[in-house]
Amino acid sequence: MKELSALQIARYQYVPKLPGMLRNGIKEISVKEGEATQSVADQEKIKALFPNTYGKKEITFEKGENTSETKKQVVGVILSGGQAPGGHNVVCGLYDALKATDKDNVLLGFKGGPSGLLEDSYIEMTDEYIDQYRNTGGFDIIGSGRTKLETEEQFAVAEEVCRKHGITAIVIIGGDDSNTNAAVLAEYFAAHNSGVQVIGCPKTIDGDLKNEDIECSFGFDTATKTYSELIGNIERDCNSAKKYWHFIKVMGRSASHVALECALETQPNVCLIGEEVAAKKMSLSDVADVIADSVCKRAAKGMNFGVVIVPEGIVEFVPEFSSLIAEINELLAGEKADAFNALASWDEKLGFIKEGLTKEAYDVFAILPQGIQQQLFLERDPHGNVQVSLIESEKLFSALVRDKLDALKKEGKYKGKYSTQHHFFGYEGRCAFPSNFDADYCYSLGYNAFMLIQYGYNGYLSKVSNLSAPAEEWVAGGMPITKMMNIERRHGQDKPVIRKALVELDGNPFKYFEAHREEWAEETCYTYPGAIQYYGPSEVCDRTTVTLALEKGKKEL
Ligand code: FBP
Repeated sequence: MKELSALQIARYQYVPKLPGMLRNGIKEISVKEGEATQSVADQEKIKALFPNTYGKKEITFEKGENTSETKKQVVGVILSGGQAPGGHNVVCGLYDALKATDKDNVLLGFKGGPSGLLEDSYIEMTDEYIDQYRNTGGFDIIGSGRTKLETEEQFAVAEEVCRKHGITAIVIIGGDDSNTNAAVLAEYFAAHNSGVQVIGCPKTIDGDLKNEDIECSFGFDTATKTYSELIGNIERDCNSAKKYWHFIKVMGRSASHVALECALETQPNVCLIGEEVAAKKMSLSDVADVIADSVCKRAAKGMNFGVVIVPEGIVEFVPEFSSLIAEINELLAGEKADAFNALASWDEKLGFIKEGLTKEAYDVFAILPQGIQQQLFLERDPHGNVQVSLIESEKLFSALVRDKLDALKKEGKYKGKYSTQHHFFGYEGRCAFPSNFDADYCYSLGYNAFMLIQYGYNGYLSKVSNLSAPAEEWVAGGMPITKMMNIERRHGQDKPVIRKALVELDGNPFKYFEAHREEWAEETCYTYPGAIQYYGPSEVCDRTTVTLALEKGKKEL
């Protein structure tokens, strides 16, 4: 029998907080249409690509008479991409609004991500089933997957599955790519008069689905709080034992929002920000210098310990490293990989590599520790490309720093001790019990998604804003996904996409970090956020991220 933890039992009883305008019951939710919208850029091109869904109005819900059409709703829901805390509550909010509207409405959960829709693999949600997942982490309620719904053939299959079950709407819970595809699917359904609406919900722990309409993606709050708890614990250990430099990599496939938020929470000695590295065109050696500088300054004060946060996507922001990767991909393209693999020893392989790379690329390759050099040639994706996400960048930078320190020691400029520990925090945070913020936000997103369906909207993202205020003051509504789109070059083609939000170097979160980091690099200024609190005073339990507080002017610069 499955044993439940005391917290799990307690969390089942938690009642997520809805925005004030959704609190009076389904019969008291009216809709207010705002201005017609335009895409953020490339208006003519986006309009031509989305003739049926472009330019729709923004939506806000209000307290007032519910005037939506009465019809039986059969809704399909899909979880897409990496897990993010709160996903279950999106499904619960959707289910509760759907059943409160009409108990004969049906919610189908497609299993294993978007492929569940294509394969017609689903479960029908019931009270008994859904109640096991309220306010819990994970995506195991239906599972998730990374299949992309993007081709006409897939859309035709999806349409057929919808017709078979009488589905009136699909809710896609995903990141920027999944919501881009939700917009394309919505357009397809509209163009084919299939009578199926599509609504998206903004998910990703990476925090890079954010724009003037979406204040943050769900899961970012809980994941960063979980990593920050662990980093704070390491900082305390570090400051107790005073003998290690800890290099901690945190998830975030490309943007550095997670690393930055963890730094704002814990005040480590160094935090690398990929976007800054790219803007300043820093080399690997420049980045290592930043860390070595902190090590030396602290050693001079007798502190041979410290904490460095490294974002997962850092190496792709180092221009010379990206060029090296591009050359390696080229070097091993097609049959050339077989010739390389046939070489017996690493020395022979090194000869092949030296001959095949330009001098600039080889110089970069040559400074990498051998373990990382070999990783670049061993870990390939199905297309034969280097899997950058698997590179152990925390080990790469700690080794580069060691080389720097050895050189400085020889010159008599550094006399400290340098012992290192390495960590990678990623999966530890993606399925944590959602913080109260994520539990409330996600439930509201799901509830709200159903209201958009009920009022007949298609191609919208469920939007809940004013998130730095108490939930009572949150604003529920919807935004046409096309409003968030522009044209970008992807795989050699112009594509309509939602722009990925990178860390803005003139934004308040980075500015705050920049203003304090010199002091953090030299002194011990660690802060220990501790574990996420679910019960207790609101200022402890409902706290948002520092990033959101700074962005919304709730924390002084
Ligand atoms: P999404 O963009 O799908 O939300 O996933 C983000 C993420 O958690 C990244 O932080 C990480 O790089 C990646 O997923 C890991 O993916 P996988 O689960 O396939 O190992």
